[in-house]
Amino acid sequence: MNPRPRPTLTRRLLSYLITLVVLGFVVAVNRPMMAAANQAYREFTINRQSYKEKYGHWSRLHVPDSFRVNAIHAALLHTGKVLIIAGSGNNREAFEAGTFRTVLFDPATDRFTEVPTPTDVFCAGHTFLGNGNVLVAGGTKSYERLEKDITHAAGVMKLKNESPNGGPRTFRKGTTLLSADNTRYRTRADVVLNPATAMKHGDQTMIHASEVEVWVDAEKPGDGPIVRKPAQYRVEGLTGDDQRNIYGLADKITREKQEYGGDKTAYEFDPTTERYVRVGDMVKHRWYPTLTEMPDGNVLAVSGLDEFGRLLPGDNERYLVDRRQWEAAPGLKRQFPTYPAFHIMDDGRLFYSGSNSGYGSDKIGRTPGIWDLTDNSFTPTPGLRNPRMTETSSSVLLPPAQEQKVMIFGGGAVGESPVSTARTDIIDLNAPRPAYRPGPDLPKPVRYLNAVILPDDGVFTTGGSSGYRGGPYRGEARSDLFNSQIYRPRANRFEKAADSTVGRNYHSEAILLPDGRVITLGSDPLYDETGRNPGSFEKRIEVYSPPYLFKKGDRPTITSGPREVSHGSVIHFPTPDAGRAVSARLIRPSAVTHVLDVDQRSVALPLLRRPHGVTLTFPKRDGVMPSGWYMLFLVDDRGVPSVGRWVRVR
Ligand SMILES: [Cu+2]
Repeated sequence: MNPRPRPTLTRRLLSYLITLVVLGFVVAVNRPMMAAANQAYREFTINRQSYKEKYGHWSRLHVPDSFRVNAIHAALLHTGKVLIIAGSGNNREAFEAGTFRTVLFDPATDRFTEVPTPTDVFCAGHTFLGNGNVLVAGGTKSYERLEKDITHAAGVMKLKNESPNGGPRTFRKGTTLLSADNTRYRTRADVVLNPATAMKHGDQTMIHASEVEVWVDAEKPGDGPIVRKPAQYRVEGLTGDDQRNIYGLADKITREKQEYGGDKTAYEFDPTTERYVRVGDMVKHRWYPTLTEMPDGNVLAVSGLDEFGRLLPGDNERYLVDRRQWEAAPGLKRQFPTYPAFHIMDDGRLFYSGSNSGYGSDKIGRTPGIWDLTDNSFTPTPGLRNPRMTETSSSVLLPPAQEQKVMIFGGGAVGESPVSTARTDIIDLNAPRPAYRPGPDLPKPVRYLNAVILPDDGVFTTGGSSGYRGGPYRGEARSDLFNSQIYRPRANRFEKAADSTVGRNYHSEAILLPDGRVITLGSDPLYDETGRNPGSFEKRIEVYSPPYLFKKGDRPTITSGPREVSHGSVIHFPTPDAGRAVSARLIRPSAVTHVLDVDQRSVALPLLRRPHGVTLTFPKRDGVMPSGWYMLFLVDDRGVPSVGRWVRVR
């Protein structure tokens, strides 16, 4: 028998090559099939009862086309509806067309309704008032202009009047100002310049010149009209004394980027009439301000960019709820970056966690600390790791509020930095010398993480991206994160939760609903999937059902009880589930934007079991439980909460 000749090396190599090519072809052809199989397996896994019981479950909300808005702000009203505010929604065409949107979503019926939006509340500040209205203040007066689009030099001109005579003067849009060398600049808007004020100091009269600011644009394009240093300008058409008394001053006139300009309009959104009610204008124009209720029920507005896109250097103001008016708070002068995150402490001081979002000096106002509003003192709190990565971080007053612990999550370096951190730190404000201590790391470095307090004291954290606005991170074009996790304060660790299916970075929100689910909205990625084209605003809405909603057996119920409670009261709430009730939590609804949620907090109510109900003790202090509407949750021995029952704290 002749042995079969061994194939030559060349033949063998050729045969391997053919096999490889065929295999490659088979894999390529079947790729969609394999992906589909993977997807089917994933679907099977996440829909299993045991999986849901452990990790919870996400579902997509059906949003009719006409209600798909750019969710920039969201708040849960005491009617149970979610207020979703877009304003112009970071869309220049909508801004220029004057198209401003607000919609209401009712999770009980899955229905949406439109709310007329009078002005551009895009990137305003907001917070709940004691009566349940949402105070919405500031917003957008002008959109940014990028350097590449600026053909004509421009700057902020201060018109000054040194004469107390002649009454207020109106200078129409297009008024011309001339430099010493007769270069011409035109005003961008109508302005009214008041007369100077004459003040008597003893027997001397002092004249204080009045002033008003307005944008001016060079009449001619190009670099010729650029002025880089402070200079004086004369107003065309003025004669005699006017020519001497009225003039312009500008620090610079350049072709630099012009930031978004803030608005000063303010509203109370009334959840019962579902309308914006105009209230007094703010003292300052503000874009990206933080509004925070103070223990006396009035509201403090802090930071923001003014109408010319300049960071307000510490000019804060307060809203007087009874008068529906704003007044300057010169005694509380303090500079923070935009959207600083504050948490009201039990003694009424404000804890600034260091979290912020958007704009500001990289040096001033970034150190966390305790702000005492009675004397404007600020005590820095040490210990925060990665202290330069607080921008776009989030912070939460951990449940229960009485423990006075604040946790900070993730964050990025200042501005459009690609750097972010997985760090969490926790500070105990009840300690004699409060300092941040290390918390457990998040699974991945993250900015724009949304954090939501659950009735079982878990803090659900979801969304965010590692890179700036979902953009490049460590070689990947897109960096949205889909992992979610629940932080357990008692165990001081994160538990894995089901993955979301929609990326949420800048301009996104997450909110606890009265039924115990969490709704997530918005996201404003800089780029599309390829990382090459501009991104489009994420309009899909997802709802997360935590594991407690998949436990076998009925949820506890609160059958009745008063709708109003006062501080320090002890009140009986009937429930057939008293025997298994282990805790009661009063959760203040979220009002969130730019990962900032000053309102969210969960207050523990000491509980006594009675034969047909529970007796709950409400805290005495405003700083623990500021006046307003809350959801009352009864939680049973399995960690399953009731549906939240709305209660107003007076
Ligand atoms: Cu914004």
